[in-house]
Amino acid sequence: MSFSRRTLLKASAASAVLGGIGAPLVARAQTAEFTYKYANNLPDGHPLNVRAKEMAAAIKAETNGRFDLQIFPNNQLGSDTDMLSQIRSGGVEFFTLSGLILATLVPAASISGIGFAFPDYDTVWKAMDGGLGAHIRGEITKANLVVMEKIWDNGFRQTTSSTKPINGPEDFKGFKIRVPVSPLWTSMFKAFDAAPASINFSEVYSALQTKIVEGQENPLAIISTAKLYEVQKFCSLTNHMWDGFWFLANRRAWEKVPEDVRTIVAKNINAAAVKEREDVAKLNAGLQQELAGKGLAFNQPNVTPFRDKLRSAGFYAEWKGKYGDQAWELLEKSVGKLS
Ligand code: X2X
Repeated sequence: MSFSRRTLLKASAASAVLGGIGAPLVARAQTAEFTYKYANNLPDGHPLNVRAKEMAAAIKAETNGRFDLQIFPNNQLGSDTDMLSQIRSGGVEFFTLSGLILATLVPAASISGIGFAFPDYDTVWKAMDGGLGAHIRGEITKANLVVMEKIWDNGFRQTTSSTKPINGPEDFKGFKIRVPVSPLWTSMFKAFDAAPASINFSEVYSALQTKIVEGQENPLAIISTAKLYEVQKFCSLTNHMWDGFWFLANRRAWEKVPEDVRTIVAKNINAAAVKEREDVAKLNAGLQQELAGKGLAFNQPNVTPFRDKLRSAGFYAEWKGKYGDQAWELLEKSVGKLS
Protein backbone atom coordinates (compact mmCIF):
# COMPACT_ATOMS: atom_id res chain seq x y z
CA MET A 1 0.00 0.00 0.00
CA SER A 2 1.39 3.39 -0.94
CA PHE A 3 2.03 6.04 1.65
CA SER A 4 -0.63 8.38 0.33
CA ARG A 5 -3.34 5.68 0.29
CA ARG A 6 -2.51 4.72 3.87
CA THR A 7 -2.72 8.37 4.90
CA LEU A 8 -6.07 8.68 3.17
CA LEU A 9 -7.46 5.62 4.93
CA LYS A 10 -6.29 6.94 8.30
CA ALA A 11 -7.86 10.28 7.51
CA SER A 12 -11.20 8.72 6.57
CA ALA A 13 -11.18 6.47 9.64
CA ALA A 14 -10.65 9.57 11.70
CA SER A 15 -13.48 11.37 10.01
CA ALA A 16 -15.77 8.38 10.55
CA VAL A 17 -15.01 8.64 14.25
CA LEU A 18 -15.58 12.36 14.12
CA GLY A 19 -18.77 11.68 12.19
CA GLY A 20 -19.96 9.79 15.23
CA ILE A 21 -19.83 12.96 17.24
CA GLY A 22 -21.52 15.03 14.62
CA ALA A 23 -18.99 16.64 12.26
CA PRO A 24 -19.33 15.51 8.58
CA LEU A 25 -22.91 14.32 8.83
CA VAL A 26 -24.18 16.27 5.83
CA ALA A 27 -21.83 14.57 3.41
CA ARG A 28 -22.79 11.12 4.71
CA ALA A 29 -26.53 11.73 4.46
CA GLN A 30 -26.18 12.51 0.76
CA THR A 31 -24.85 9.06 -0.13
CA ALA A 32 -27.66 6.53 -0.24
CA GLU A 33 -27.01 3.18 1.39
CA PHE A 34 -29.18 1.52 -1.25
CA THR A 35 -29.36 2.68 -4.85
CA TYR A 36 -31.86 0.34 -6.54
CA LYS A 37 -33.06 0.27 -10.13
CA TYR A 38 -36.73 0.05 -11.07
CA ALA A 39 -37.27 -0.86 -14.74
CA ASN A 40 -40.50 -0.86 -16.74
CA ASN A 41 -41.82 -0.92 -20.31
CA LEU A 42 -44.05 2.17 -20.29
CA PRO A 43 -43.48 5.69 -21.63
CA ASP A 44 -42.45 8.45 -19.25
CA GLY A 45 -45.84 10.15 -19.49
CA HIS A 46 -47.92 7.13 -18.43
CA PRO A 47 -49.47 7.46 -14.93
CA LEU A 48 -47.39 4.49 -13.78
CA ASN A 49 -44.18 6.46 -14.28
CA VAL A 50 -45.66 9.73 -13.04
CA ARG A 51 -46.68 8.06 -9.75
CA ALA A 52 -43.41 6.11 -9.58
CA LYS A 53 -41.41 9.36 -9.65
CA GLU A 54 -43.51 10.81 -6.85
CA MET A 55 -43.10 7.59 -4.89
CA ALA A 56 -39.30 7.55 -5.34
CA ALA A 57 -39.10 11.10 -3.96
CA ALA A 58 -41.25 10.16 -0.96
CA ILE A 59 -39.10 7.09 -0.25
CA LYS A 60 -35.92 9.15 -0.35
CA ALA A 61 -37.38 11.75 2.01
CA GLU A 62 -38.85 9.26 4.48
CA THR A 63 -35.67 7.18 4.64
CA ASN A 64 -33.55 10.33 5.11
CA GLY A 65 -31.75 9.59 1.87
CA ARG A 66 -30.85 6.00 2.77
CA PHE A 67 -32.87 4.55 -0.13
CA ASP A 68 -32.51 5.92 -3.64
CA LEU A 69 -34.89 4.41 -6.21
CA GLN A 70 -33.83 5.10 -9.78
CA ILE A 71 -36.47 4.68 -12.45
CA PHE A 72 -35.71 3.35 -15.93
CA PRO A 73 -38.92 3.71 -17.99
CA ASN A 74 -39.65 2.95 -21.62
CA ASN A 75 -37.65 -0.28 -22.00
CA GLN A 76 -34.38 1.62 -21.42
CA LEU A 77 -32.96 -1.54 -19.84
CA GLY A 78 -34.40 -3.91 -22.44
CA SER A 79 -37.62 -5.68 -23.41
CA ASP A 80 -39.94 -7.33 -20.90
CA THR A 81 -38.27 -10.65 -21.67
CA ASP A 82 -34.84 -9.12 -20.90
CA MET A 83 -36.07 -7.38 -17.75
CA LEU A 84 -37.70 -10.57 -16.46
CA SER A 85 -34.35 -12.32 -16.62
CA GLN A 86 -32.65 -9.31 -15.00
CA ILE A 87 -35.04 -9.24 -12.06
CA ARG A 88 -34.32 -12.92 -11.48
CA SER A 89 -30.54 -12.49 -11.63
CA GLY A 90 -30.49 -9.21 -9.68
CA GLY A 91 -29.41 -7.06 -12.66
CA VAL A 92 -32.37 -4.86 -11.72
CA GLU A 93 -33.88 -4.77 -8.25
CA PHE A 94 -37.47 -3.80 -9.18
CA PHE A 95 -39.62 -4.39 -12.26
CA THR A 96 -43.33 -4.09 -13.08
CA LEU A 97 -44.71 -6.80 -15.34
CA SER A 98 -48.12 -7.85 -16.60
CA GLY A 99 -49.29 -10.99 -14.83
CA LEU A 100 -49.86 -12.55 -18.25
CA ILE A 101 -46.23 -12.16 -19.28
CA LEU A 102 -45.04 -13.17 -15.82
CA ALA A 103 -46.92 -16.39 -16.56
CA THR A 104 -43.99 -17.49 -18.74
CA LEU A 105 -42.32 -18.05 -15.32
CA VAL A 106 -45.36 -18.38 -12.99
CA PRO A 107 -48.19 -20.02 -14.98
CA ALA A 108 -50.88 -19.16 -12.38
CA ALA A 109 -50.27 -15.43 -12.86
CA SER A 110 -52.19 -15.14 -16.12
CA ILE A 111 -55.56 -16.11 -14.67
CA SER A 112 -56.57 -12.46 -14.18
CA GLY A 113 -56.36 -11.96 -17.95
CA ILE A 114 -58.96 -14.55 -18.97
CA GLY A 115 -61.09 -13.09 -21.76
CA PHE A 116 -64.15 -11.10 -20.66
CA ALA A 117 -63.78 -12.23 -17.06
CA PHE A 118 -64.01 -8.86 -15.31
CA PRO A 119 -67.06 -6.68 -16.03
CA ASP A 120 -65.72 -3.54 -14.30
CA TYR A 121 -63.00 -2.08 -12.05
CA ASP A 122 -64.91 -2.73 -8.81
CA THR A 123 -64.81 -6.43 -9.54
CA VAL A 124 -61.14 -6.22 -10.55
CA TRP A 125 -59.93 -4.59 -7.32
CA LYS A 126 -62.07 -6.79 -5.09
CA ALA A 127 -60.53 -9.87 -6.68
CA MET A 128 -56.95 -8.62 -7.01
CA ASP A 129 -56.83 -7.14 -3.48
CA GLY A 130 -58.68 -10.24 -2.22
CA GLY A 131 -58.48 -14.00 -2.59
CA LEU A 132 -57.53 -14.25 -6.26
CA GLY A 133 -54.65 -11.75 -5.91
CA ALA A 134 -53.42 -13.52 -2.76
CA HIS A 135 -53.40 -16.83 -4.63
CA ILE A 136 -51.35 -15.34 -7.49
CA ARG A 137 -48.90 -13.61 -5.13
CA GLY A 138 -48.41 -16.92 -3.33
CA GLU A 139 -47.39 -18.54 -6.62
CA ILE A 140 -45.06 -15.63 -7.50
CA THR A 141 -43.38 -15.98 -4.08
CA LYS A 142 -42.85 -19.71 -4.72
CA ALA A 143 -40.92 -18.70 -7.86
CA ASN A 144 -38.53 -16.84 -5.52
CA LEU A 145 -39.53 -13.31 -6.49
CA VAL A 146 -40.82 -10.73 -4.04
CA VAL A 147 -44.14 -9.13 -5.04
CA MET A 148 -45.76 -6.04 -3.55
CA GLU A 149 -49.31 -6.36 -2.31
CA LYS A 150 -51.10 -3.92 -4.64
CA ILE A 151 -51.17 -4.61 -8.35
CA TRP A 152 -50.88 -1.53 -10.63
CA ASP A 153 -53.46 -0.92 -13.33
CA ASN A 154 -52.80 -1.35 -17.02
CA GLY A 155 -56.49 -1.31 -17.92
CA PHE A 156 -59.17 -2.87 -20.08
CA ARG A 157 -57.76 -3.62 -23.49
CA GLN A 158 -59.06 -2.34 -26.84
CA THR A 159 -58.15 -3.42 -30.35
CA THR A 160 -56.52 -1.11 -32.88
CA SER A 161 -55.84 -1.74 -36.55
CA SER A 162 -54.43 -0.12 -39.66
CA THR A 163 -56.71 -2.12 -41.97
CA LYS A 164 -60.28 -2.39 -40.64
CA PRO A 165 -62.50 -2.02 -37.60
CA ILE A 166 -63.33 -5.14 -35.58
CA ASN A 167 -67.12 -5.34 -35.38
CA GLY A 168 -67.55 -8.99 -34.47
CA PRO A 169 -65.42 -12.08 -33.85
CA GLU A 170 -65.50 -12.94 -37.59
CA ASP A 171 -63.37 -9.81 -38.23
CA PHE A 172 -60.56 -11.43 -36.23
CA LYS A 173 -60.36 -14.31 -38.72
CA GLY A 174 -56.82 -14.24 -40.18
CA PHE A 175 -56.19 -10.83 -38.56
CA LYS A 176 -52.45 -10.27 -38.04
CA ILE A 177 -52.34 -9.02 -34.48
CA ARG A 178 -49.41 -8.36 -32.19
CA VAL A 179 -49.83 -9.93 -28.76
CA PRO A 180 -47.45 -9.71 -25.76
CA VAL A 181 -45.20 -12.71 -25.13
CA SER A 182 -47.61 -14.91 -23.19
CA PRO A 183 -49.30 -18.27 -23.82
CA LEU A 184 -52.71 -16.95 -22.69
CA TRP A 185 -52.68 -14.10 -25.18
CA THR A 186 -51.70 -16.36 -28.06
CA SER A 187 -54.31 -18.94 -27.07
CA MET A 188 -57.08 -16.34 -26.86
CA PHE A 189 -56.44 -14.86 -30.29
CA LYS A 190 -56.06 -18.31 -31.81
CA ALA A 191 -59.49 -19.09 -30.36
CA PHE A 192 -60.73 -16.08 -32.35
CA ASP A 193 -59.06 -17.63 -35.47
CA ALA A 194 -56.72 -14.61 -35.64
CA ALA A 195 -53.02 -14.82 -36.54
CA PRO A 196 -51.29 -13.64 -33.33
CA ALA A 197 -47.58 -12.74 -33.34
CA SER A 198 -45.73 -12.57 -29.98
CA ILE A 199 -43.81 -9.30 -29.88
CA ASN A 200 -42.39 -7.43 -26.89
CA PHE A 201 -43.84 -3.97 -26.28
CA SER A 202 -40.46 -2.39 -27.06
CA GLU A 203 -40.99 -3.43 -30.72
CA VAL A 204 -44.69 -2.68 -31.09
CA TYR A 205 -44.58 0.81 -32.58
CA SER A 206 -42.16 -0.23 -35.31
CA ALA A 207 -44.00 -3.52 -35.97
CA LEU A 208 -47.17 -1.50 -36.62
CA GLN A 209 -45.36 1.15 -38.62
CA THR A 210 -43.68 -1.36 -40.94
CA LYS A 211 -46.93 -3.40 -41.11
CA ILE A 212 -45.37 -6.61 -39.83
CA VAL A 213 -48.75 -6.79 -38.09
CA GLU A 214 -52.07 -5.07 -38.85
CA GLY A 215 -53.12 -4.41 -35.33
CA GLN A 216 -52.53 -4.71 -31.61
CA GLU A 217 -54.56 -4.45 -28.42
CA ASN A 218 -53.90 -2.21 -25.40
CA PRO A 219 -55.72 0.15 -23.04
CA LEU A 220 -56.34 3.68 -24.33
CA ALA A 221 -53.81 5.12 -21.85
CA ILE A 222 -51.07 3.19 -23.67
CA ILE A 223 -52.43 3.84 -27.17
CA SER A 224 -52.17 7.51 -26.22
CA THR A 225 -48.89 7.74 -24.25
CA ALA A 226 -47.01 5.40 -26.63
CA LYS A 227 -48.47 7.30 -29.62
CA LEU A 228 -49.75 4.14 -31.29
CA TYR A 229 -52.49 6.29 -32.88
CA GLU A 230 -49.79 7.60 -35.23
CA VAL A 231 -49.51 4.20 -36.88
CA GLN A 232 -53.12 2.90 -36.51
CA LYS A 233 -56.43 4.00 -38.06
CA PHE A 234 -59.18 2.15 -36.18
CA CYS A 235 -59.91 1.53 -32.53
CA SER A 236 -62.54 -1.06 -31.65
CA LEU A 237 -63.69 -0.98 -28.02
CA THR A 238 -63.56 -4.73 -27.54
CA ASN A 239 -62.81 -4.53 -23.77
CA HIS A 240 -61.71 -8.13 -24.15
CA MET A 241 -59.63 -8.37 -21.00
CA TRP A 242 -58.29 -6.52 -18.00
CA ASP A 243 -54.53 -6.35 -17.39
CA GLY A 244 -52.37 -5.17 -14.48
CA PHE A 245 -48.71 -4.92 -13.50
CA TRP A 246 -47.24 -6.75 -10.51
CA PHE A 247 -44.51 -4.75 -8.75
CA LEU A 248 -41.70 -7.29 -8.39
CA ALA A 249 -38.43 -7.23 -6.45
CA ASN A 250 -35.34 -9.41 -6.58
CA ARG A 251 -35.38 -11.43 -3.37
CA ARG A 252 -31.69 -11.13 -2.45
CA ALA A 253 -31.69 -7.38 -3.03
CA TRP A 254 -34.90 -6.95 -1.02
CA GLU A 255 -33.66 -8.99 1.94
CA LYS A 256 -30.47 -6.93 2.15
CA VAL A 257 -32.56 -3.91 3.09
CA PRO A 258 -33.23 -3.49 6.83
CA GLU A 259 -36.80 -4.06 7.97
CA ASP A 260 -37.54 -0.40 8.84
CA VAL A 261 -36.46 0.80 5.39
CA ARG A 262 -38.32 -2.03 3.66
CA THR A 263 -41.50 -1.01 5.42
CA ILE A 264 -41.19 2.56 4.12
CA VAL A 265 -40.41 1.39 0.59
CA ALA A 266 -43.31 -1.10 0.42
CA LYS A 267 -45.77 1.35 1.97
CA ASN A 268 -44.96 3.99 -0.65
CA ILE A 269 -45.02 1.57 -3.58
CA ASN A 270 -48.45 0.24 -2.59
CA ALA A 271 -49.82 3.74 -1.99
CA ALA A 272 -48.58 4.84 -5.42
CA ALA A 273 -50.31 1.82 -7.00
CA VAL A 274 -53.65 2.87 -5.56
CA LYS A 275 -53.23 6.42 -6.89
CA GLU A 276 -52.12 5.12 -10.28
CA ARG A 277 -55.29 3.00 -10.51
CA GLU A 278 -57.40 6.15 -10.18
CA ASP A 279 -55.28 8.03 -12.72
CA VAL A 280 -55.53 5.27 -15.34
CA ALA A 281 -59.28 4.80 -14.93
CA LYS A 282 -59.82 8.55 -15.35
CA LEU A 283 -57.45 8.76 -18.29
CA ASN A 284 -59.03 5.79 -20.08
CA ALA A 285 -62.50 7.25 -19.57
CA GLY A 286 -61.57 10.59 -21.13
CA LEU A 287 -59.30 9.51 -23.95
CA GLN A 288 -61.72 8.39 -26.63
CA GLN A 289 -62.55 11.93 -27.68
CA GLU A 290 -58.92 13.04 -27.65
CA LEU A 291 -57.79 10.06 -29.74
CA ALA A 292 -60.68 10.54 -32.18
CA GLY A 293 -59.37 14.09 -32.61
CA LYS A 294 -56.01 12.60 -33.53
CA GLY A 295 -57.62 10.57 -36.31
CA LEU A 296 -58.53 7.20 -34.74
CA ALA A 297 -61.94 5.94 -35.91
CA PHE A 298 -63.81 4.35 -32.99
CA ASN A 299 -66.49 1.67 -32.94
CA GLN A 300 -68.18 -0.13 -30.06
CA PRO A 301 -68.94 -3.77 -30.88
CA ASN A 302 -71.33 -5.92 -28.88
CA VAL A 303 -69.08 -8.21 -26.81
CA THR A 304 -71.47 -11.15 -26.46
CA PRO A 305 -70.54 -12.83 -29.78
CA PHE A 306 -66.83 -12.58 -28.86
CA ARG A 307 -67.46 -14.31 -25.57
CA ASP A 308 -69.57 -16.97 -27.26
CA LYS A 309 -66.79 -17.58 -29.77
CA LEU A 310 -64.25 -18.16 -26.97
CA ARG A 311 -66.67 -20.53 -25.27
CA SER A 312 -67.41 -22.57 -28.39
CA ALA A 313 -63.70 -22.75 -29.24
CA GLY A 314 -63.15 -24.43 -25.86
CA PHE A 315 -61.02 -21.56 -24.54
CA TYR A 316 -62.52 -21.41 -21.04
CA ALA A 317 -62.53 -25.19 -20.61
CA GLU A 318 -58.90 -25.43 -21.69
CA TRP A 319 -57.67 -22.77 -19.25
CA LYS A 320 -59.78 -24.03 -16.39
CA GLY A 321 -57.96 -27.31 -16.85
CA LYS A 322 -54.58 -25.56 -16.79
CA TYR A 323 -55.16 -23.44 -13.68
CA GLY A 324 -57.00 -26.18 -11.81
CA ASP A 325 -60.45 -26.21 -10.18
CA GLN A 326 -59.39 -24.36 -7.05
CA ALA A 327 -57.94 -21.32 -8.80
CA TRP A 328 -60.81 -21.28 -11.30
CA GLU A 329 -63.30 -21.26 -8.42
CA LEU A 330 -61.53 -18.25 -6.93
CA LEU A 331 -61.91 -16.44 -10.24
CA GLU A 332 -65.57 -17.41 -10.69
CA LYS A 333 -66.31 -16.41 -7.11
CA SER A 334 -65.41 -12.86 -8.15
CA VAL A 335 -66.70 -12.67 -11.71
CA GLY A 336 -69.47 -15.27 -11.97
CA LYS A 337 -69.67 -18.45 -14.07
CA LEU A 338 -67.37 -18.42 -17.11
CA SER A 339 -67.44 -21.91 -18.57
O1 X2X B 1 -47.01 -5.21 -23.87
C1 X2X B 1 -48.09 -4.61 -23.74
O2 X2X B 1 -48.94 -4.55 -24.62
C2 X2X B 1 -48.37 -3.92 -22.43
C3 X2X B 1 -47.61 -2.63 -22.36
O3 X2X B 1 -49.74 -3.66 -22.31
C4 X2X B 1 -47.96 -4.84 -21.35
O4 X2X B 1 -47.04 -4.61 -20.64
C5 X2X B 1 -48.75 -6.08 -21.22
